[in-house]
Amino acid sequence: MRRILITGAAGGLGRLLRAGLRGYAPALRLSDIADLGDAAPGEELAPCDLADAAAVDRLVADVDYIVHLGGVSVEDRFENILQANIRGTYNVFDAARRLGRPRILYASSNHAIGFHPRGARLDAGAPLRPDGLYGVSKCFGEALASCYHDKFGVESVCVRIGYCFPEAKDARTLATWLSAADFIALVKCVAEAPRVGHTIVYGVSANRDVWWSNAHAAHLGWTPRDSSERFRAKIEASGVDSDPDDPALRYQGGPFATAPHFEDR
Ligand code: NAI
Ligand code: 15L
Repeated sequence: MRRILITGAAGGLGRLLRAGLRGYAPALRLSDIADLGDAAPGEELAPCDLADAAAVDRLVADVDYIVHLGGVSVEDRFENILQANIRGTYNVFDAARRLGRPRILYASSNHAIGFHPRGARLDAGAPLRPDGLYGVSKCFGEALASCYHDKFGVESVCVRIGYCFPEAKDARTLATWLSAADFIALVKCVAEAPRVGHTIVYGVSANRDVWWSNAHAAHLGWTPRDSSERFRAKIEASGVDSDPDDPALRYQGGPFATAPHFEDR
């Protein structure tokens, strides 16, 4: 693997990967609409708005693997989601189709299935139940990945990321937490697996109360090692989640599921 492209490289997960993949491939092409700082050895900085198809073509040219993180990462105005997540993700996949079919890791989200109740146990076959327009945009990305594999042979892994931040903060994120180390390991497994076809995998660590099964994704060779248990005592002592009538506690997507339409807030 000669060159890896990371979109959204200035964001939280992008910065994790920028450090975590240093030296992993001869060239790391880093792209974002936000400032990327200075290039370290082996890095190529490629500022780009993902909604600009011609610019995305230049980004994707000569890459062997795309980690597509860029876009709006929470609920937002539809116009913003449309440009960054829907048009932007289309531009990335279509450039890949035309320019050598590099493998793509697509950062999907638990909000593609956020309206499932917390009691449900899901695998890749679970029906999509997006909990807002952000979640709908992730369903679009997953559908595009499926179509571009079946129709054009572009291989991809859609990672329904749970909560990849330094610490879990409540019962929901105790179940959905993904450590930085497990995420970086997953990105490498997706690069190295002999074939991935079109795979959906839940991006979650080996937590005690996991809601999701990755039994169908064993071919990726990914075994998460970390657990959110280290955060439990502090969270339980904090009194968070103490209102049993809070409707957000019913859904896997938590407050994303119960929030009003973004433009009515
Ligand atoms: P983030 O918001 O920190 O980073 C996203 C990056 O995308 C930002 O640097 C932003 O400038 C860039 N971006 C936005 N619109 C763009 C555009 N039109 N053109 C180019 N770049 C653009 O988000 P984070 O946490 O790093 O997440 C990365 C990806 O993973 C996102 O797609 C998010 O939806 C997904 N994800 C993250 C989770 C997490 O726990 N961090 C959970 C579930 C999904
Ligand atoms: C996501 O999809 C977001 O990108 C991230 O910022 C968190 O809000 C996470 O979901 C979550 O479920 O809390």
